Amino acid sequence: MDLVKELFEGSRLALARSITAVENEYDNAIDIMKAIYPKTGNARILGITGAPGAGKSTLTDKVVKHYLDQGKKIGIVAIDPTSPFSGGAILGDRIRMNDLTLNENVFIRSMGTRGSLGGLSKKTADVVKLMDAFGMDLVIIETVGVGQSEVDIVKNADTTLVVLVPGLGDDIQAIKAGILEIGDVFAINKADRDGCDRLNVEIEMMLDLDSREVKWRPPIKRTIASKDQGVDELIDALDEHFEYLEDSGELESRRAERTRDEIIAMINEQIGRYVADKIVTSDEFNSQVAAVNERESDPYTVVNGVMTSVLK
Ligand SMILES: Nc1nc2c(ncn2[C@@H]2O[C@H](COP(=O)(O)OP(=O)(O)OP(=O)(O)O)[C@@H](O)[C@H]2O)c(=O)[nH]1
Ligand SMILES: [Mg+2]
Repeated sequence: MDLVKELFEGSRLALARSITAVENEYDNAIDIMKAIYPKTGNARILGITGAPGAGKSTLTDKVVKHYLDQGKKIGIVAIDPTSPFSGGAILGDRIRMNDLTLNENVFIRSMGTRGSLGGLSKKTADVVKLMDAFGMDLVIIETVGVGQSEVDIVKNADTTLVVLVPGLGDDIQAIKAGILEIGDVFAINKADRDGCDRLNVEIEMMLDLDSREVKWRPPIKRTIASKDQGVDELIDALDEHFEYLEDSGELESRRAERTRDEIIAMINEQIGRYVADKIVTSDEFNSQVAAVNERESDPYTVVNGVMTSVLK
């Protein structure tokens, strides 16, 4: 495939077009993913999540500049729930990385969640793989919010940074809602505001409640992203977590589990599609439903019959 060949040769245009193909499920999307797959698995993947306006993008900007100074190539996937648009000024503005959009070692892509919430986690994973195969050393996924779909998205990351802000009150709610389990490192950003100590204590208490046998205690770092304060310490914590993952063998096991989950999700999706396209639209199925309604048959018998025909 020419497109993939160009992508391997470092063409940013080819990368952009491949992402578009995957995002829109063009006919060539699967062939692209197949062709790039052998070259994936090299990038380190960092997820950044937290409440709207917490300072995720400001932090991302600082983190990226730090790694650029080390000569790294970086991909950024910004999940933007409010906008179906990609690229251009809106993007640069929104993610506060205007000067980064021009850097040849950075590739930024925004993905809108509108209209595609269900498959977004899978699509994000595919876009990350494209950037990985392109040769990025680090791929950052920035996602807003703390719901299940965000949790699913950041599960694509090796290390997850959760950004919290003092004085919001609902932070701890967010933690309870599942963020705790995905946070490998916590940042208390906007540390120039009141309430840092209290938030710190609350996070520590939540971590104490974690009954799982954990070898990594997530560190809590205070940052003022807008003034570039505390960011170096935060980056150290992120690096330490990645080293921990590598040294403990957890990186390998997490990735193996992710591969397995991805394959299972793809099988489920294919079966779901087959059922939706071929089974539920058939006259036979409709008459079976009618028969159940009339109590001439029962759902268990129908499901059994469908499963038999699907698996045939
Ligand atoms: N006072 C203060 N303001 C900050 C700090 N970090 C970021 N900000 C400001 O907070 C606002 C939101 O920052 P963003 O980086 O866009 O936050 P975000 O979490 O990416 O926002 P969304 O992507 O819209 O959810 C901006 O006006 C930043 O300048 C900080 O440490 N202290
Ligand atoms: Mg942002």
